[in-house]
Order: sequence, then structure tokens, then C-alpha cells
Amino acid sequence: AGKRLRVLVDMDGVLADFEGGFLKKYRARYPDEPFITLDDRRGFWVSLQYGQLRSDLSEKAISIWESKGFFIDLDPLPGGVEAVKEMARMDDTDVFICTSPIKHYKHCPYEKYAWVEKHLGCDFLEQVILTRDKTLIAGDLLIDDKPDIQGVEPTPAWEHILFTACHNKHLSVSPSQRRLLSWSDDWRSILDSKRK
Ligand code: UMP
Repeated sequence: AGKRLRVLVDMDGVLADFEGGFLKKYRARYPDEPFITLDDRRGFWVSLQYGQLRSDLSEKAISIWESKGFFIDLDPLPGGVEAVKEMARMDDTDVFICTSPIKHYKHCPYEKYAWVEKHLGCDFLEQVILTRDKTLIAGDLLIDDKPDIQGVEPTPAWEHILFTACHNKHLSVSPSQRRLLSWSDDWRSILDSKRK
């Protein structure tokens, strides 16, 4: 009799196309300003790289994801919604969406719930965890595109699976760090490797 498997799945960059949505709205709002192609993205923080391009571009970048409609309008990344639905149907498996809202709270938390309802259905709202500190959340796996996930808990319960994104694909990570290249990659084997 096995124990249940608990999978935590990040939202931005894993289920929802934050980078693509950002670039599209940034270029529409600031058509005469320089931008960074997805191919040239380096580092998790978009605002940091834009600030390095020109110091005033950091706040212009931030203005995009602080705007009403940014998070709800994000397109799903290929295969993500289907994978999460399949996980939720698997025996002895609990899946939660674990996502960090921005501190400008006017639209983001509301739109994250609305996105889950729109793409996964209202029953899935039960599975949403909004937290700025994912180290506090206990799970077997955390599938997330952020390379360094830190918080107050020094030894999180989960194994972090690095989900490949434009900003982390060139990173050489430690040999012990497992990656999921996309939702076409073998996520089922990663789940199976954690089952007892
Ligand atoms: N975010 C920023 N600045 C950036 C890039 C992203 O504040 O330069 C926000 C968007 C998401 C959050 O709400 O950070 C990342 O959340 P997770 O993907 O770590 O859950």
C-alpha cells in the first residue's frame, strides 16, 4: 500500500506563458523602446535584464505585469493543462498549483484564480496555493522554472524539477538537479521515480 504522491506545479513559465505574454504586451505598449527577444533572455528576473538594457526600462517592464488583464490573458504553455489534468486523474496522486503572486495585489491574485478556473475548471480552484515562500509547502515534487527557490525553510520537503524556459535553458545546473524540458518530456517517469 503506497503513500500518496504530492506534486506541486508552478504557474508562470510552466503552465502559463508569462514570457511570451510579457513581450507581446511590452512591444504593444512601448513600440519605440528596445526589447529583449525570448532567445536573448537570461536570468529569471525580466525586470533586472530590462534594467541592464537601460535603467528606465525596468519600471516599464514592471508596468506590464502590474496592469489589469496581464495574468488572465496569458496563453497556456503547450501540454501543461492536459498534463495537470492527467496527473489529477492518476491513482494516489495529489496535484497542487503553487504560484507566487506579485506584491502589487490589485489584479494578480484574482486573475491567477480566474486563469485556473478558465483553463482547468472551477473544481481545480481547490488545488491553488498562492505563496511567496514555496519552501514552506510540503510536497514530493515541485515543477518550477525558477533555478533558485529559496525561503525560510532550509530543507524543503520537495525535489525541485527545473522546467526549461527561455531564461534558464543555457544554465548549467548541478548534476543532481533534474530537468523537465517541456510537457512533451517524460513527466510520468519523474512522478513514478518518487512513488514508494
Ligand atoms: N515576476 C516579477 N519580476 C520579474 C519576473 C517575474 O515580479 O522580473 C513575477 C511574476 C510572477 C512571480 O508573479 O514573479 C514569479 O512567480 P513564480 O513563477 O516563482 O511562482
